[in-house]
Amino acid sequence: MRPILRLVFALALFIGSQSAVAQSDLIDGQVMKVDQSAGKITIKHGPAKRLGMESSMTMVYKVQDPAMLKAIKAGNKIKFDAEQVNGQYTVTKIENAR
Ligand SMILES: [Cu+2]
Repeated sequence: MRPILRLVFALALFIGSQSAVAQSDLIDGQVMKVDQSAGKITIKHGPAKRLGMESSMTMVYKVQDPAMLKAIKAGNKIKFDAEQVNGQYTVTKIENAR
């Protein structure tokens, strides 16, 4: 392999592994319902060990800021992060999955 090709290949591998790490930080889910005025969202999602959820479920989350729901519609596939705030599961990050 020519040195320049080897470099491009190594770079592609590096970038690929970086985005794989970033993606695994977020939980995959699907939006069932959005209630922007109440700042709540119903999400169906797979196991999220970090949140103590061992199996798939559908549940209501609060959102940190109702503005986060502007681009989020029922039926959308999403990636999100959540944490417990005052005993309530609260979405801290949400984005539409591509
Ligand atoms: Cu859950």
